Amino acid sequence: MKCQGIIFDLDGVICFTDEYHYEAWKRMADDMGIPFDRQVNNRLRGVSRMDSLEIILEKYEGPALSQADKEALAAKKNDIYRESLARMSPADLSAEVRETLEALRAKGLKLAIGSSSKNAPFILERLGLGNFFDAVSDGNCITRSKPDPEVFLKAAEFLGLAPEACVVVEDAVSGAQAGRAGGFAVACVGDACAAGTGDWNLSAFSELLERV
Ligand code: B16
Ligand code: MG
Repeated sequence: MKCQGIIFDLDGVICFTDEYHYEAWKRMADDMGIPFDRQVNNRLRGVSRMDSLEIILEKYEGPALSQADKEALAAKKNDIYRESLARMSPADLSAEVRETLEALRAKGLKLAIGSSSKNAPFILERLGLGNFFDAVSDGNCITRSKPDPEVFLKAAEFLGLAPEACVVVEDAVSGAQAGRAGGFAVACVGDACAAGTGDWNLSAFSELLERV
């Protein structure tokens, strides 16, 4: 089926907030005396906030934590993370991404976001993309995290397109798996490329223009 829509993951595809996630989780983990490094941080790519916390807590050795304790820890991390997001601006959107998005739209394609992040609307606003996409499916719309395909299926539904008519662009292995599980063609960038989970790897974001 001809490609009629593209669903973009946000963190790691449109923008790069990895370092902000790392710094915020690191501060929370240090306060709790939990070992946390970039290797663990890499496992959090595309994973929801509460599932990310569970991964970090694998190395926690203190007294048992209640659900309320865990929610407080996740909220603390999110407050620190949002301080960094608040300092973002349209200058954090690369010219390559901006120009490619505009060229894809000029080709008549529908464009959506499919992100695990509950902060997606805030990030898009900071980047100057608050009203750009035809649909935004994010962590606020779903009950199951990637690699479940829910977030991408919702995005396709919002666009009024079948999964077979859409390409998903992802940087996380869990996200590429989610795309495949939903019946989408998947283009990988960054980390996801090495795993070979997608249908093809992009060496540059602008290469999308040659593929769709
Ligand atoms: P939040 P994506 C994901 O975004 C991030 O990759 C992941 O590291 C983060 O834990 C998740 O969003 C939830 O983010 O705490 O802002 O709701 O890559 O799916 O756009
Ligand atoms: Mg991502």
